[in-house]
Amino acid sequence: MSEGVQTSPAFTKRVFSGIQPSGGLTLGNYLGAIKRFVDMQDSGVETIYCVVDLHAITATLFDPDTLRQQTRELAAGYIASGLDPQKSILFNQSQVAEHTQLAWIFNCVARMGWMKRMTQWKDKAGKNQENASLGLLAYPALMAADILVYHATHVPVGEDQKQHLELTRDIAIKFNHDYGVDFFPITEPVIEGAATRVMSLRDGSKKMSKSDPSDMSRLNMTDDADAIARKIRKAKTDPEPLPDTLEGLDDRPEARNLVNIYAALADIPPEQVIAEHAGQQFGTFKPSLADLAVAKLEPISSEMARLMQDPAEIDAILRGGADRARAIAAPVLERTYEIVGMVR
Ligand code: AQP
Repeated sequence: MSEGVQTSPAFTKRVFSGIQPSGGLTLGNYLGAIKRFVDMQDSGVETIYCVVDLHAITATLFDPDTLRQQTRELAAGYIASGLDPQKSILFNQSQVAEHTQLAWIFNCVARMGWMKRMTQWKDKAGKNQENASLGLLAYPALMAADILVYHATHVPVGEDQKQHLELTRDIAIKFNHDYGVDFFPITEPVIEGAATRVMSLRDGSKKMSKSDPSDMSRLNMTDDADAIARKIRKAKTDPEPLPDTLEGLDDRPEARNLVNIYAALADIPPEQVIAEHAGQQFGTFKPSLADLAVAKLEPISSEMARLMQDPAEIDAILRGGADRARAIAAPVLERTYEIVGMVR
């Protein structure tokens, strides 16, 4: 199979990640993903960030205007959070056809059993798997293509995406092995910091999610100061004061969550939050957290609102990013087709 196929040289470090425009951005998306994307953009490595609109329709088919609005709002959220479209490549997935073209190859490399083992598939398809979309089952193969079509080596994500990243590695390994090449890199997930899994404000065992039916479970990036303060005040906690060591939070998921959110927003380790607030009741800690959240999130939400007044400018930025992305993706796809044996 591999005769005449050259192996690739060592892979240059390159960062890729994406977020679905499947609803408004949450604090979980911001702390677990966007804030870290922005931090990585000045690391001297090429950074590619995507609005994964094709993924967004795997669970729900949106009204077209709603999907367009959510796509622009997510792009505005990236930019308002500090992502610079000159430094990073910023675009929406559907404008670069190479993602879906490579995904088809990966659909043929990946095995059904791999897909059916995915926690996200089980959670989102629920009991009615026969009625879930084929796209939802194939989601991780498209995600692998998103990453590998850029030969990305590092992918910053929240904890919930770890399993999909492992599957991306499995697809790369199987492709390389089946064709006897060293063509796709074995991608490293980058899951770091205090907020890799921000939990629901109503239930410390569930992750904060844009699709949670309860709006009180999450902070939306577009919430105003009153909404932020109200949601944090009503966040579920326990009657104990904050302990004086991090271990004291071990069996207190809701308290641990608020401490982690504080740490990530303040850019300090959770140990420091505990050192500064030990012995405080939540009646005291929650207002401090609300003040911090408002101070950090309000400038972002007002900048998002400003950017959203000029959708044509957002579209132009996404088109420009797509052109740059395509320039990297097209030769990788070409080479993949050649390796697989497609006549060119
Ligand atoms: N609660 C979270 N804590 C930390 N990171 C999170 N991420 C999502 N929720 C949290 C990270 O955000 C990035 C983009 O996620 P996504 O929108 O593509 O998909 P998701 O993980 O399914 O996010 P949601 O908010 O839960 O969306 P829905 O409700 O549509 O499923 C990823 O890096 C993710 O880890």
